[in-house]
Amino acid sequence: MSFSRRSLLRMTGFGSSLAAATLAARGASARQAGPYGTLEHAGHAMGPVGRVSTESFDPGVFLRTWNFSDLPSEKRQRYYRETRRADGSLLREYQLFAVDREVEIAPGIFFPAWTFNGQVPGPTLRATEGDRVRVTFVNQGSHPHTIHFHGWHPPEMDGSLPEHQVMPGGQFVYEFDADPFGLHLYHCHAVPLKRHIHKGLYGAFIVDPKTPRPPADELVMLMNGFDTNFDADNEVYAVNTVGHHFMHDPIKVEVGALVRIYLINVTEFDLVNSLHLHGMFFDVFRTGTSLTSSERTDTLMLCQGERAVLETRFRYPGRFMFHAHQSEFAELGWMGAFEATGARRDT
Ligand SMILES: [Cu+2]
Repeated sequence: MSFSRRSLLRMTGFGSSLAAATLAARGASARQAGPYGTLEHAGHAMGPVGRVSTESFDPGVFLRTWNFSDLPSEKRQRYYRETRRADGSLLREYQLFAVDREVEIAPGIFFPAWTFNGQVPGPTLRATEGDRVRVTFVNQGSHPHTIHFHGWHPPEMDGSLPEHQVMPGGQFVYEFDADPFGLHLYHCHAVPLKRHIHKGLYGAFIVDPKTPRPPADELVMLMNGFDTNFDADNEVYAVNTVGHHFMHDPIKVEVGALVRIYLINVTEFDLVNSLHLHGMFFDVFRTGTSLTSSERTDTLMLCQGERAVLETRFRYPGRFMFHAHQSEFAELGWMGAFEATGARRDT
């Protein structure tokens, strides 16, 4: 099934006469007296009709999951193990596999993805600075793939050169120390690179400082896009893959509590992506490599591969939108909401 950007825009109801007619039928139209008489204009629907199944992947669960923490302990041990080392740091061992899989990115729209462990984005890996990370990668996909980690490591662990490609059926063990602390990224680095990344082979790699950041409600958000008709242009944009998911299912937060967002841009085909949060400001820690904020803003732009840690506290209860400040991305799915509860705090 192929969709153009225009047909997706129509589906999502922006400028849609169908959506307008539906709302008018529900009595949502408004009469306005203007210089040319009385005009009738219905409110527009926001987002597509219907919901994406969260059975195999739930963007809301992904948001607060790292090191397979969403799995029951027995199942988790298949993919993640940690062992204390003599110096007090941890050896963290991961099992990652590449597999071809269709993922639903908007109601009824399935994208033929290449995935790490069957999901897009891949599982979030999280270590503390100085830990040893060992990733056993098995390629069960139909194309050569690699895992290229951002961070300090020797060249043979880089997963980027032609000789680093892991052929279908093959495997490779990546091993390096988690360094430096910050918000990093991992992705396939086989060629053609933009195809391999865009197909879904990417994930977050968080390295915590030895003295941890203050406790917070932590959220992992990867800004991504999907080219459903292979014209090197995205038809669906999202945070964590499913367009408009957090409009239907707002992220629950507490008024006054510290909220920390690990924000990564892995959007292919567009030069930049951005996050804009309504009604408030956040502190920015670019790449998360410093504990001193460089900026307080309500809109942050990131190039592909760039990341930032954002911190804020909600002052008011209620619903706050967040979305790309490129309006087109927002309308094509990259739009969501927070739902804050608790008593209002004016500072
Ligand atoms: Cu690949």
